[in-house]
Amino acid sequence: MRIDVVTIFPEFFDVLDISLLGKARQSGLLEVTAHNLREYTHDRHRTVDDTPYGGGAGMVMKPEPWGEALDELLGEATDAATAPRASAAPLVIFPSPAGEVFTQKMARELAEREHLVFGCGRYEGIDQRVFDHAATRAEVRLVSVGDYVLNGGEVAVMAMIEAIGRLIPGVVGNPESLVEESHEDGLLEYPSYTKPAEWRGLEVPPVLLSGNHKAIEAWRHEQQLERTRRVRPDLLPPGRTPDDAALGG
Ligand code: 5OB
Repeated sequence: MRIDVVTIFPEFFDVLDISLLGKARQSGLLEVTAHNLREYTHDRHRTVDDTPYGGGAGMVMKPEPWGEALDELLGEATDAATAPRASAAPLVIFPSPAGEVFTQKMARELAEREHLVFGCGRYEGIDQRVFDHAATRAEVRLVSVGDYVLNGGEVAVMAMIEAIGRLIPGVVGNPESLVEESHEDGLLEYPSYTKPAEWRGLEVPPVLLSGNHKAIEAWRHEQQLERTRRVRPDLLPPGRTPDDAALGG
């Protein structure tokens, strides 16, 4: 997979050199390039923002540098119809609190793509025409990572790259560890324990030491349901009441 990020803080993405995704980049499974938006300006101050039309607080990112950056990364017409395969056409993602919410389901979909382009906004936003114009050249999505405020899109993009990158076949060594995560089956994860069996007076639940794999599986599933019901009832399927869930049905 190829990922291009357009940002005024390309150094933010230096941390992708380390850990699991760093390995994936070294092995060629993942190619991430951070592009400095200021490289696409032409004035002495490398200006990327200006005051908003209509007034108001803060600054808005100017369209011209974005237009030049996206021209370079998307090339000419790159719509799904002209691409060799739909999955090869670039998908442009702008992190935005006004976007659709990023989920594990979306991460799985995006992991199928061959080329993602992320555009990190700062200040009060990006001139709307950047989105409108990009949408004439490629598929464009606005994506939020949750209902809270960030100073810019960089941290949101880091979260998305990690969630997507680990789903690329070969990136996570043991693919089984992918299915037992919180959210993969729509429920939160069960609690985990390792040695010693007793620590500071706290014991590991005896069922986990029983060797009874059916009983362990049932206990873990019950724990998943209990946690999900308590902390994230919104994740339970509609029409399935918390009490139904407790019955494991
Ligand atoms: N808040 N998701 C939630 C976001 C966000 C802020 C962003 C981008 C994505 O940029 C300011």
